Amino acid sequence: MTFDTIIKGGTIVTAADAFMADIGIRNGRIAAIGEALEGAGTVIDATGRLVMPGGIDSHVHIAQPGAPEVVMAEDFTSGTIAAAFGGNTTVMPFCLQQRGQSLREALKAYHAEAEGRCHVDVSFHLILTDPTPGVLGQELPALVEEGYTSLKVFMTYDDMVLKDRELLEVMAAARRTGAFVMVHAEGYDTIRFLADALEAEGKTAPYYHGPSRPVAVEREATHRAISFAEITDVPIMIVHVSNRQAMEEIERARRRGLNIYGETCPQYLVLTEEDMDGAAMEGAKFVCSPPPRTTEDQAACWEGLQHGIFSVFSSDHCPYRFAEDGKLTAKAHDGFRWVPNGIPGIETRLPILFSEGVKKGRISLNQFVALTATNHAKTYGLYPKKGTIAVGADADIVLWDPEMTRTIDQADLHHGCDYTPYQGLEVTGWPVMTMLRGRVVTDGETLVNEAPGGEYLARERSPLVEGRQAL
Ligand code: DUC
Ligand code: ZN
Ligand code: ZN
Repeated sequence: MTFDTIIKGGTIVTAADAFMADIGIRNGRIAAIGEALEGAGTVIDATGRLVMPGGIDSHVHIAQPGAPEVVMAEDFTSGTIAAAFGGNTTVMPFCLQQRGQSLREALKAYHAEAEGRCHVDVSFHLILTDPTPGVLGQELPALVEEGYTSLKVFMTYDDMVLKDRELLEVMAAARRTGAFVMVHAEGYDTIRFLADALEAEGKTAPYYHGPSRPVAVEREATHRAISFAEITDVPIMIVHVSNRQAMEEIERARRRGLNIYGETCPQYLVLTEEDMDGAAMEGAKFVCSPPPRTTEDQAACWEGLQHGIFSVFSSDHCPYRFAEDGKLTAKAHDGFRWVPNGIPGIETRLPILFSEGVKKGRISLNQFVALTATNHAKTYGLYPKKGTIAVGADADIVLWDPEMTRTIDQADLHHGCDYTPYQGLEVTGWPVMTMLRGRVVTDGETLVNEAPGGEYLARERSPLVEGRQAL
């Protein structure tokens, strides 16, 4: 046999092209792309399907430690199964350094969570909360060499916020080591100032999460982060951008020649601040940071996707159950500031972008692939092994039914959360088969292989850091 598997009769879509051809897979990699390939033990009929690179979700939270009374509603088993059913073949969660902890300790514990549980490939970003001279001078350079080539910093949250000086030190260390920096851009002091004022007026319902972190909070922090990146001469990714003003900061910086990149997420395309205004605690189901904004900001996020201001579209999957160990802790009833920030989305990211984007004529099929797979691989040092359909690439492939219409329903999802903020949203286009390194992981509603076949991926430095590539 020439191939282990042939995918026959589908339309292959990459970030650049769409064409009809067969794919021959051997030893987990794409060995041939051609017309009428023959000679395989297994032939998969892809007639009427789009054949695309498996989704890469470069921003997810899985089994991340947090406040003692709160449990993240996802471990690596459920998270990666949900990812596969959602058409993804690689996910990139965050390994959180808790204050006082070394990066190596954090990584040891986080690898133990993932080991033997992953149904898709995984690779970790670091979250730096305690950037001591030892962390920046010794640990980080060694870890970057070992393939931990990206890190996230926070400009807010009591247990994660970095002072401006620390942000600068981290960026300077990234410059020296070649790490790629992701920034959560919301200002700590402004949020506390506004939250205190709202609480003093008795405005404690989940809805007030939004007013405690208005657009100006995000815009100011985005501007500050960009300024620090300019001063330290590093490219950065502003993650989970929610609104026009923050997007315009990125756009302006890029026009000035700075290598500033942007990410947006499904919640900023289809949710609004009104969703946090539900009866009782219902609004807590939509509390995430930055918060969903207005329909005008949704339109701005679409423009950012269309014009390349946002190069990656990620889920920011960060699930907490609508229960006492999640969104509804005793403290959460006292006020919005205690509601854990984050919503699930690992399984619904691709259908939402396809349906709202491709089907509604806002983005092309090629942009869809770039935004959901190729640009993630390019940004985070996985390309061309991941993120495209090409000879030599891993056979990470999703077969997509572009005509299937479904209503998103919690009962059909596989994630560990007990609700979806997208309940009832009708989408057209759905992943019908996900294949990881040539092995079928999901086929329709079936998890084909119960044995987890995902691997940990050490990554190259981002080519964006080395100025080898622009997005
Ligand atoms: N930032 C994230 O990236 N995810 C969830 C919560 C947050 O603040
Ligand atoms: Zn964040
Ligand atoms: Zn996140």
